[in-house]
Amino acid sequence: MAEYQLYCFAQSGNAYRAALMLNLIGADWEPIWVDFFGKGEPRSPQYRANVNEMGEVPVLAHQGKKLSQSGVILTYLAEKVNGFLGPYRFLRCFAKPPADPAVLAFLKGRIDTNLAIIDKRLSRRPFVLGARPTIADLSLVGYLYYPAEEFGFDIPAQHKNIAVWLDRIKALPGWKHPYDLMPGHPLPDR
Ligand SMILES: N[C@@H](CCC(=O)N[C@@H](CS)C(=O)NCC(=O)O)C(=O)O
Repeated sequence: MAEYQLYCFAQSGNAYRAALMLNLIGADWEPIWVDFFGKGEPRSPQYRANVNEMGEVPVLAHQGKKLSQSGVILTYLAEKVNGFLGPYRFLRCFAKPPADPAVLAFLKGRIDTNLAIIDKRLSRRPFVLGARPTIADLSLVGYLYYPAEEFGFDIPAQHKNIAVWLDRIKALPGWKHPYDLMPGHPLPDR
């Protein structure tokens, strides 16, 4: 079974938003066809009970969760693409006591796979989805400007397309490093 399932049908532009996003980020996903025109399936009691009480498409199923609303699904997916780096950095750098090395090794494997996908994608276009920056870029860079020492590996040094993309985003008017833009750094000694 694929990692993501999308309840959808081809004529739904709302579902297409989510389907396109899944494809553009290279997700492992499969469509679950909903018979909207024939049986009016989204309005059936079973669909409302088991898939979406609003009786609508699209619905994204992932890790036991079901999300409706195409905008919510897009935001969720944009966050997921980079989802392992945040916990990894926290467990390695801030957690007390430090995390089990086996947990870090598991997360690092996922991170390496995700970074390779992003790096490959960025070899073909200036920003994640095309010529202009979008919320997908903002979501992905969330953890990427933090110092290499906090991760224990240097992401821009190891992924040249990511490095150029980070510089491109850095050049946008208003860009600031997270430690300059938000209060609370450095952490007080605890
Ligand atoms: N705000 C929702 C709208 C979803 C929506 O309207 N979906 C249509 C298909 S395009 C639907 O399932 N309608 C059910 C019905 O009309 O019974 C979203 O963005 O996902």
